[in-house]
Amino acid sequence: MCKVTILMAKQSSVTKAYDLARERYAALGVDTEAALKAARTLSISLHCWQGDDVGGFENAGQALSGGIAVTGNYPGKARTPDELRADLDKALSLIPGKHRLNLHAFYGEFGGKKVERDAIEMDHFSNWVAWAHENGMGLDFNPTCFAHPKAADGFTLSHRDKGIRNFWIEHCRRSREIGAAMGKALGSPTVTNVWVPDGYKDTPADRLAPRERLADSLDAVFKKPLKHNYDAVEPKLFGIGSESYVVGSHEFYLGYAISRQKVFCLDAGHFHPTEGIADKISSVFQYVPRVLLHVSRGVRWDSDHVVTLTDDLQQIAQELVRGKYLPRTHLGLDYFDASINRIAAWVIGTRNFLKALLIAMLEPIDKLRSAENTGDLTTRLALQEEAKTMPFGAVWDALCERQNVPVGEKWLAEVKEYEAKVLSNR
Ligand code: RNT
Ligand code: ZN
Repeated sequence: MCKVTILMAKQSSVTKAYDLARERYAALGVDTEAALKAARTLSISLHCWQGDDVGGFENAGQALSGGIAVTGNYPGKARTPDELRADLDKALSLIPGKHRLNLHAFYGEFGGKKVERDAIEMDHFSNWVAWAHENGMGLDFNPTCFAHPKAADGFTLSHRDKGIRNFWIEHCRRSREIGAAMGKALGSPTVTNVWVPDGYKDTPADRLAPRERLADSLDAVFKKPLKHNYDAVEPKLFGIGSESYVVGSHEFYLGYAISRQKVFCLDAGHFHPTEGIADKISSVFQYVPRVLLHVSRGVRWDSDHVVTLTDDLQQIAQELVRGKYLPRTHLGLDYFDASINRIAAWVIGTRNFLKALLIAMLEPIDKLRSAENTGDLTTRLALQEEAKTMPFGAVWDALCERQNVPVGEKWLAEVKEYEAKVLSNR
């Protein structure tokens, strides 16, 4: 065998396919190595709540509320913080790159004691911080303003009762202090995202007063300047039981985030069913400093399905890459599916989001822009369509191989093995 053949024989099929893909992309003026380098730095905040159907660890037996719902009863869900961390370790080992964990306040470890939401402290999260530190990960955080008797009538920060408002203000205030302490401990700022379910099932008589109260409550929550923490606010169109009116609507929070220069959260499931968030990104970035994304997939409603490689997802990724917004964007996921293996749900959604971002990095953007700028819209359309069948899969496989995570569907065997060995004993 000549030397070249020997070398070829040693190459994996992933490398061979990648080399061919690299040539195809180079002909379009796209540098696959530069895309791979950029993709390695992507960090996605995995939402802890996919692991246990948004249950939390208060052990108070409080059902999920707030207009969000999890369906399915796949066996093996995490019942304790240790189980949830073990499941996350498994998921993270199957995803290329270094990522973050997004925690909700009711995932604190309260040692079997009843700790009210307005009494949570950093200590309740020290195991999470230690785990994140060991893994070299950052943490993000959320006050939990649902699944609680004081949220039972559907109102929290905008409640007409001052005592209830103050309870939730204190909970949110403590949450961002905890976020700041986590950010400091881990050397990476925490995004603390405030979402409240407040709203009415049926037509309100007064749309204004709750919004005035919400703005006042938020100002009280955010009063103290904090380092190591970014405050984010998340709007929504409707929830189950708040179909007619949501206090924290899109316009409400967009105005709030602009006027207070807060991080604006765009959740892909929080708009009309045919309305995507991709087109909103370059608009809101004109006026807000940073954006938090809750990448989700609504099917007919804000159903929080596992993120798949849809056109919607690719458009979001394209906007982030084209606009060079990644340094100002916090990438997060938000879905909960209890009808399939929950670890697989994390792996599928996170890998898809990364894949979409890598595909966006492989776009022949210079050629597309120049066609657009010279008025050659025929070329723009032709290239956009040809780009859809370029061999990005080979580049994605190379990313996985180089990062030592399973290529293609090989990760599934590991999840199945974990299911047989660990999940089936729960
Ligand atoms: C609800 C919001 C919110 C929640 C999480 C659990 O519609 O999307 O982000 O999903 O806080
Ligand atoms: Zn969300």
